[in-house]
Amino acid sequence: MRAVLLAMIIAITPAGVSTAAEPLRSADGPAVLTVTGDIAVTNEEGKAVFDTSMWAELPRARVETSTTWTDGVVVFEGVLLRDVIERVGGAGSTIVAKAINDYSAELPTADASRYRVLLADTQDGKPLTVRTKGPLWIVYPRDQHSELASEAHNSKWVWQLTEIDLR
Ligand SMILES: Nc1nc2c(c(=O)[nH]1)N[C@H]1C(S)=C(S)[C@@H](COP(=O)(O)O)O[C@H]1N2
Ligand SMILES: [Mo]
Repeated sequence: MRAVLLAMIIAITPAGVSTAAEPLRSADGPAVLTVTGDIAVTNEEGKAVFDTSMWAELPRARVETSTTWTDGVVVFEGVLLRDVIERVGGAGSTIVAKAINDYSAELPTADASRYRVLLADTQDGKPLTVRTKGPLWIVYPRDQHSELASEAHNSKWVWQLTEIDLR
């Protein structure tokens, strides 16, 4: 009976779609990223806080692109925005990305599924620091999609990012 039930559950679960997001342990070091808003997984009241080691456990990704602020093609590494959203069971149509200096910008959540939007933590192999637009910098795959190369998208490349709010 248990086996039959299990087989039924497996049969109705679409491949590659995570069913229930796993709980998140408490952060015990400085926060790299805090996620708030419409999220199913929290480790503080209303928040999912990723410390350095929790951040390092997320799937790693790489985006190679030119940017408005750098010379030539740059190799960025970090975590895809879509993987962060998935990890916290995030929903909503808008992402408010907030930076250290109180700058914030709105990104359509659809950007995260449409494009490999990266929360970069390294640039050409060097960790991003606050001085070099870190700890996180929102990077769009500009060279891979011609429509992203317009100035209109630049406001979404939030640097010194510390928090995203899903709405
Ligand atoms: N942290 C942070 N990110 C930011 C900004 C900011 O002021 N702070 N300005 C944004 C806007 S509105 C644009 S158009 C570009 C501006 O880049 P620039 O200052 O090199 O022109 O970066 C975006 N990312
Ligand atoms: Mo801007």
